[in-house]
Amino acid sequence: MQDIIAETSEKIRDMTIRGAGRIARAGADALGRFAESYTGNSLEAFREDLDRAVATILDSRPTAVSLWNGVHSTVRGVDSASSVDEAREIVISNSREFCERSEKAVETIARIGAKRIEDGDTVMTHCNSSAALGVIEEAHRQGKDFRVFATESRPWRQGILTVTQLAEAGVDVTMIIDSAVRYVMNDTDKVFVGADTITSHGAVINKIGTSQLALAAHEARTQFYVCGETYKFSPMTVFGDMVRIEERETSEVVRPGEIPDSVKIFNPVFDSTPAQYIDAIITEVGMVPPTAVYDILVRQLGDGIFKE
Ligand code: RI2
Repeated sequence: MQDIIAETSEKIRDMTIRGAGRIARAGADALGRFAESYTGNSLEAFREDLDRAVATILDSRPTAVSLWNGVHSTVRGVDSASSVDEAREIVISNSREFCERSEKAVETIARIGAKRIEDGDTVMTHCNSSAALGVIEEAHRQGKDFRVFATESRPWRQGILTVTQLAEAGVDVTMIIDSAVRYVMNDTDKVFVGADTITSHGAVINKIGTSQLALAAHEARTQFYVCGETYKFSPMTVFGDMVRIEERETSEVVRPGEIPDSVKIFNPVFDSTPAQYIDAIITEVGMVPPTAVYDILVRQLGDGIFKE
């Protein structure tokens, strides 16, 4: 049983499974499978094992709150169970519900966001966001005639995934290196990016470099849209918590021996784009201004959506 958890955690850590939405669904799904295959009879032992499983999953990557929300939505209500079977059923059903809700949210965002793409547009995207790509692919499916600039997204180069996916869908796509963003922004009408975490004051934490796109878009008066499901809204930020920015291995940046040993390497994976640079956040509950995030979070907290 712990194998399911350890394996999923490792795949999230080494980025075999990546993308804020996907890791949230993978975490929820792993807990569901853990509950399904649980054979013990003690409710207390199940709760302890589940707590350990939750901790292991959450330890895999620190920044995307989608993982925290996915995991906590899945274990919600276990405390009130009166038997192991009841507790297992709660986890299995929550896990399914979260994964379905997550997939539907991405589809809804695609439909809402596609309305913002018009014939003749030039669109830019960064990294590899299923929510942002959903919007672009939906607009293409609707027959709109537009082109896309996609960044390489060093050091992991998720841009390769993006251009491959868009090219296979038949979208007119051009890959650019990250430092070409400002150069091509004057020719760009709209930017669509994803989100890993959205704070209560409307700042968006997304792949490193996103804030540079936002600044360049602001300067060029290009519209800047964030595509993010509401489980990327961070309840902790309502209570003042800061978002931890993940730093990854230096080996992702340079090959061994490429630079002198005395050179230090800093590899932050995400950055924060302040609300003032964001035209709208496209969510499954509609297109909202960044200033609306607090209200939506407070409503969700009231509904107990993020509670254990
Ligand atoms: P979706 C990714 O993080 C990127 O930062 C992307 O913009 C974000 O998750 C959202 O992706 P990473 O896992 O949920 O590549 O829209 O570090 O797929």
